[in-house]
Amino acid sequence: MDRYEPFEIEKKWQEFWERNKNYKVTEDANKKKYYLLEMFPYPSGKIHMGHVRNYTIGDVIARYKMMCGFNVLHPMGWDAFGMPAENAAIANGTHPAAWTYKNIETMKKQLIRMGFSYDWSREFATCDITYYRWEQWLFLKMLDNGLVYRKKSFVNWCGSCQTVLANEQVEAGLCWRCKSEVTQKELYQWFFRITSYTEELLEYCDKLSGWPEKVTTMQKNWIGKSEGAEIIFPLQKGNGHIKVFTTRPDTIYGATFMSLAPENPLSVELSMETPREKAVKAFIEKNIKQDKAALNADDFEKEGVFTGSYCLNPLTGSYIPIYVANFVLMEYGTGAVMAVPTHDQRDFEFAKKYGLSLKVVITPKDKELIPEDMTEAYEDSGIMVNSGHFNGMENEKAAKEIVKYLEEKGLGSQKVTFRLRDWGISRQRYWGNPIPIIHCDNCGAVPVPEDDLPVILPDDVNLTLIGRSPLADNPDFVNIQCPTCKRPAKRETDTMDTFVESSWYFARYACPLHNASPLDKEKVSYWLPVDQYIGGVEHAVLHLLYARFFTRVLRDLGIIEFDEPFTNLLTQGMVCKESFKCPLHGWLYPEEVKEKVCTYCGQEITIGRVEKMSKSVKNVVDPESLIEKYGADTARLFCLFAAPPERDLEWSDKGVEGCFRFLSRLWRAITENREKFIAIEPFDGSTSLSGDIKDLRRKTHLTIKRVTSDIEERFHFNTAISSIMELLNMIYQFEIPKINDLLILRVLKEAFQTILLLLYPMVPHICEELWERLGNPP
Ligand code: ANZ
Ligand code: ZN
Repeated sequence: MDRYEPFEIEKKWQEFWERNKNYKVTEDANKKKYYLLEMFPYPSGKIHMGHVRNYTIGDVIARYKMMCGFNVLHPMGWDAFGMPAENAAIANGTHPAAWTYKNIETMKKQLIRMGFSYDWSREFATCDITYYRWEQWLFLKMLDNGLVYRKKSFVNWCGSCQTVLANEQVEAGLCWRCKSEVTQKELYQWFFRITSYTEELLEYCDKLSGWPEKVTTMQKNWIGKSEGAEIIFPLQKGNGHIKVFTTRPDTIYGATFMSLAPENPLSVELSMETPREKAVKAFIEKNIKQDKAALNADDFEKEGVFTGSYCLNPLTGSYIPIYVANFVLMEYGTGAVMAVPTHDQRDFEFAKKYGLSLKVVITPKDKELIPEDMTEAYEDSGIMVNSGHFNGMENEKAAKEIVKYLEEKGLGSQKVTFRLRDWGISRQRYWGNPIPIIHCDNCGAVPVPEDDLPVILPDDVNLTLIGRSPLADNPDFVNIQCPTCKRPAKRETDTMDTFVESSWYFARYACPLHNASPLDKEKVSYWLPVDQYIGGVEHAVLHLLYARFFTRVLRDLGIIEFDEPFTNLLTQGMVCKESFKCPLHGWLYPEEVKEKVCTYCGQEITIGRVEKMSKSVKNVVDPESLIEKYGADTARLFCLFAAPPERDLEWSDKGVEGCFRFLSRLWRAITENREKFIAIEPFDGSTSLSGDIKDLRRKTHLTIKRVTSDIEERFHFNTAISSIMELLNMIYQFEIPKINDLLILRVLKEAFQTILLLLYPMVPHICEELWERLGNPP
């Protein structure tokens, strides 16, 4: 009898697919296209279980659609620029390019070993000159169209990585990569004007019916539309005024002081020539360096300082003190807040700390609020009090009335504010796409002429410099003639945020070799938008938002003709596992534990909670060892069977074992009875059946229906697999070796072949092999 040997058959079929170029596709107007894309990986060295799961899910859908007759584009490539390459290069003395391309080679082999159906002829890495040169071209087009600008601004700065971090790359005040402290630094930065598309990006969130609602909600929150009013508070001295943005104009009668952002120029100005000048300057000096991400932390200490100046509350007619406060952001609204301690918790805490006055202007319907007795701000709805002729109104109505009144008096206006800021793309790092700009003392920032593109990232750089970009230290790169006045000038040495590359790679797969422009319009219009995109929910905000922004930029440049890049989105859950800890040796890898005991010291280990696989708690399973032990089909089946795709998957050795046993059973059932089946045709429904065999056929067809709808409607591969397992169990009830009735054998063959077809997208190697062994052509 011949045993299930996954390695041989997997190798055989992978070579077969490669030889036959099974997954290479071209545009075919007679076939319906389907573009399936998984988020491309960063080439960090080896694939991890998260990749295996993500790419297995994608592969099933791709193969399923191919079987349904679609012309399926299923590409793969590499998100190859970024800091780990530089850090690894510094640590190991290799070049980032060498490190990256070597990792790509390793990981590509691993992906091939998993049997994924990629059209490898479309593979590219974002660090390939043929890719990033077109990104530079796009940068220049965006510059021409007013979508790129340069300005000096405060940025989150990681001193250890020597780079700017986006707000979301700052986690609790620490760098997301190296965990060191983040400070604020003022630098010239290049920005993409994503805010030109704010309204459209927001509006279309509601049209993305193929996206999980939690993702569109996160996008909406990130864009952060706030409706309210801008109100003018005249200064006591001089003719100036302070403008505030508020979402609660109904509370204006309770505004008993004013808070300014430390970066607001008025903060210093208003304290000048008052006894407060020194204190204000010291406070600003201290707080300007503060990390903005910390503002959201629960234990953030609210602090402020009096400027010595006052402004007029335009409705109460009283002068109120002006403070500088560390929780007011310069980049939001107007950088100034009318503070209402009775109805805003932050202002309440601030007022208590500095002994500022409280005035209640909204009360709940059933009780009176006494300022002295309040222990927290009252932020709910209620009835207006202490608010002149607005008293007695519901506060929501008063909000509208007050804005109307202020508008009549020329003291305010309705205003919508967004949280979304322009996208700062400058990074002071080497391993990224050079920004194609030349700085000239005469002419300013001059774009590199189109004919001089690409600006090639030079190879010879010293990566171990502290405090400056390696590119800035390379005179051959930096020194250049100004394209306009021909005098000596200097190249821009910042590179682009690597999120730029992932903002349009999905379109480039339609024409990876196109060399006349970034995208071949015809090919792109055949393949795009992506029908199904699959990736981790950690990219729910930035990557997806930037890709949506770039799609609009490309559309408005006339390069593409659609609005949204990804029609359907699936965000798969994490791969989780319990962790092991030895009292002496700390966290242990699963291989370092035998029967709940540490293999080094023999002490009993404690079992930690089930959490995302990560090297930090060593609860990782290396896909390679899994494949070595059981083969790729078992690894694939486990990922699909253990949980529906959008849920977290808990690793289980028993589960993997079970998947292998199922495939072995299927293998035996077919190979042991092969002689009986090989020469006969599967049943085709031409005669009527009765008894057991009728039931079996019914089950076969019910299984087809069930699996189809599980895949088609919800991607619930786990329940699809269960029903296939049931069908196999039913077949097992027939004692095949004893059966000689041709009709029964034909129905059995139909059942077997159905199982192979249904399982094929999930475990393609074993299915191809058994299909062939039953006498079918591949
Ligand atoms: C007075 C007030 C009274 C407010 C009240 C709230 C409650 P969202 O919803 O996030 O848009 N604010 C305005 N600009 C700010 C800035 N630059 N930094 C920090 N806070 C700022 O929040 C809008 C509210 O946040 C505004 O409404 C303002 O405080 C504050 F009972 O004005 B409010
Ligand atoms: Zn010049």
